[in-house]
Amino acid sequence: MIRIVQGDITACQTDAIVNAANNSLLGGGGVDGAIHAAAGPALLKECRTLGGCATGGAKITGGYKLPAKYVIHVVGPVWQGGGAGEEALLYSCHKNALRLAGEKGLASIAFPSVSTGVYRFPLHLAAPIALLALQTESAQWPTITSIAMVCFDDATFAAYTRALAAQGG
Ligand code: AR6
Repeated sequence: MIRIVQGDITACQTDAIVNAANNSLLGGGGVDGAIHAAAGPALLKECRTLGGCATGGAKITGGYKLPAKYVIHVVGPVWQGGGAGEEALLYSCHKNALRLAGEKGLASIAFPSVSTGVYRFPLHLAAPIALLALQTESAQWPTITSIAMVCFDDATFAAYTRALAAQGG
């Protein structure tokens, strides 16, 4: 049910795509910038009504001009060396994103590699945590039948492919 693919998440025709946002939910660089650019200004307008989001949390909006119907905005932890609860917060992001998708009865969802860009979470540590969360937590949400991990670059694709194989596929 979990597929690792390489590409641009803004092109995904899934019910929801996940955004790696910051606490303000008001946009930024990386995948957040790409999602806002592709969705158009109505996405930012809806985000302004949400009052931000805690680290480890998730909030859902429409997808506007994106092919995806919804955007689920999560806030991953900034890597601070591993002693500040980063692993649990990264797990929590994925768990909460699946919960929002499951509560809406969605079938397909695509995730980027949360926290491993600007937030500097080491890729070899983030990939197994993200995949474990997706495998474990999706079991609670029977409508979710398709989960894609959309990797932008070769190193990210390799890390998630390796981690999925290590977890038994
Ligand atoms: N599709 C899929 N993945 C992408 C795309 C895309 N179009 N563009 C970038 N990535 P980052 P973070 C990958 O930095 O570390 C923002 O400014 C990228 O190569 O986007 O959680 C927010 O506003 C990397 O593998 O997110 C926050 O302030 C992954 O997405 C902050 O960055 C995550 O990198 C969040 O930092």
